[in-house]
Amino acid sequence: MATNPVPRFPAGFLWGVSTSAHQIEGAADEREPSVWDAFTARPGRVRDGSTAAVACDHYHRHREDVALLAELGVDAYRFSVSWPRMRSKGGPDFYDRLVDDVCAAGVRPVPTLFHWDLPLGLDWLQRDTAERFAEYVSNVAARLGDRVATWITLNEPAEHTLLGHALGVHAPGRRLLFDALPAAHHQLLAHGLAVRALRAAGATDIGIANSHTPAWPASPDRADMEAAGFYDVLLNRLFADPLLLGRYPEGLGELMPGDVRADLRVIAEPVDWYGVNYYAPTRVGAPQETETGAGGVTVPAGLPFSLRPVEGHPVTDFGWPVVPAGLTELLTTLRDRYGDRLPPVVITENGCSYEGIDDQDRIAYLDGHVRALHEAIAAGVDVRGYFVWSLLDNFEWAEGYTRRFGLVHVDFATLRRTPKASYAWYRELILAQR
Ligand code: IFM
Repeated sequence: MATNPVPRFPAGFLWGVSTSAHQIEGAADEREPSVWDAFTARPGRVRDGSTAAVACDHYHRHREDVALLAELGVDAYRFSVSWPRMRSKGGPDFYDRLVDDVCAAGVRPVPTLFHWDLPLGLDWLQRDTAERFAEYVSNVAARLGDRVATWITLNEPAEHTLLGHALGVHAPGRRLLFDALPAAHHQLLAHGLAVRALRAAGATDIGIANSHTPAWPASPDRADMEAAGFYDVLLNRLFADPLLLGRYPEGLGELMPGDVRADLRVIAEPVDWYGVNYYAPTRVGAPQETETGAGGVTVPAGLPFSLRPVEGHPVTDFGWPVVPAGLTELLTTLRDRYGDRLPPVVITENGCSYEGIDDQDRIAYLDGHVRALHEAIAAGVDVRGYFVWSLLDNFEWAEGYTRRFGLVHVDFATLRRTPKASYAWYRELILAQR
């Protein structure tokens, strides 16, 4: 356990914790289905054969979970609103109650409007989905906007495109490789339309949660450097460039459907802050003739890059390398790349999967990353908040219940919640920053 106190963060810095609807709510039979319900029903798609039908049963136990938030002492709670549930009887009332209870606990509610659970029947390859999303966002804002000030439009469109539409390991399970790019464009368009819908409803604090990873070349060889550069474009710039600069990285705009120039004006609607989800760097090499993988992701041969394990660092139970300095590198790179086009940054996710309730490994991971974040701030990056992923152990997508990211342990047989050592550590950290 780290003993040196974490340095002081700027006054007003927001300490938070994150979850998402599909991963914790359960009560799947009390809402319309999503693409994830259809995907997990297909044999062999989830490591332990599980589904999110019950998950943490947060839908029925949210009061207990809000009490855990209150006890933790966080300033803010990032959760997601399930689009399928908003279309179901009882769904809007549930989010009303949740937001009321979170506010009553003195915690700021920060809803994400899309965290991968697309209503079954909708499809990000269709442009129309972006317009439908904006209508849904207007409904949510009309319902919750009197108590919610801070909004997140989308969670990790890069992962949703790559894993769900290009590689087929997440819902909706498509293996389109580069033909998945329209799904990226339509999510970006959905984001821009959502920003407009939220502004029309009076919102003044809007962000997006984008995943980022430093793309480290496997070696200084030209082929590895080029491959890493390409990966950097795909993972770090494909979404950030249109959002922050109003253009696609070179060569990608031509692959997008529709009137891209007009769409880019919508996509680049200014946001109030930029959310970064960071877990680990990625080591990238020149293409190989067989599939390659690292950190739980496997990519087929035939792509212009291969994935290589990051060496010389400890790894989490998921096999992800633990590299806190990667967070400082990432944030200073974003600042250097986008300059004054980069709004204030919020770390909307950071965390790790480890077994056990006395989770000293998680404490070491979080401690290292919070210090790395402080270094980025000291280097001049304007960072305003940090959210741990996640409050609860939960349904980790294609990994089912085999990966535990929570500050709170959940026994999935009894649904009993037990705060871990990391929960007490985070509580102390927040108290010490007051
Ligand atoms: O659990 C996920 C979350 O839904 C999105 N970001 C990464 C987390 C860990 O894999």
